[in-house]
Amino acid sequence: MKKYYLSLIAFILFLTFFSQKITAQTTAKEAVVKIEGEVLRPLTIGISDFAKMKHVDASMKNREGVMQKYSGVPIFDLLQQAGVTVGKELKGENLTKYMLVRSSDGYELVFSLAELDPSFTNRVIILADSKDGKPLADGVGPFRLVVPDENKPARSALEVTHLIIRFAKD
Ligand SMILES: Nc1nc2c(c(=O)[nH]1)N[C@H]1C(S)=C(S)[C@@H](COP(=O)(O)O)O[C@H]1N2
Ligand SMILES: [Mo]
Repeated sequence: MKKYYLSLIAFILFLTFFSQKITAQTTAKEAVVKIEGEVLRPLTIGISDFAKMKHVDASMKNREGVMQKYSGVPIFDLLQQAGVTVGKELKGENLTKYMLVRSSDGYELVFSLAELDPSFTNRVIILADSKDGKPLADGVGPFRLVVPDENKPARSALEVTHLIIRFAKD
């Protein structure tokens, strides 16, 4: 009988421990970036899925004028995945579409779609998730826009949470 109670207690302890572990796993919030608006497939990408996507390097000068090298996913690839009008479709009224970048501190800025499309430009703007092989620091990441060949880094949004596609046309 004693043995029975002991194994019952052990079983209850086991259940308590693992159910807590499972709850912790499902409630721990992973940082995400959302792509929405004028898109066929709105996306919510978590940092671990983002890390698995094809990465490229991109460099830009910081506020002090020192070149910094980041790694991330081209914005164009993200737009393609979300089903944004790109390439041959980027003509006529679609040329009035823009991407609004929103950050967790409320900072916002825009790029026209043509600024992001390889059929218009060779400049590759990325959403970076690492620098020097390390995840971006708190207050910078987990996602930062890296904009090469700009005279100041004001459009290089820190802590990006949303890429929103909109129509400027009335
Ligand atoms: N979210 C967010 N991103 C931001 C800003 C900001 O206030 N909030 N400031 C911008 C400005 S004005 C500059 S100069 C650069 C500074 O980037 P650095 O620290 O790498 O030089 O961040 C840009 N990105
Ligand atoms: Mo700035």
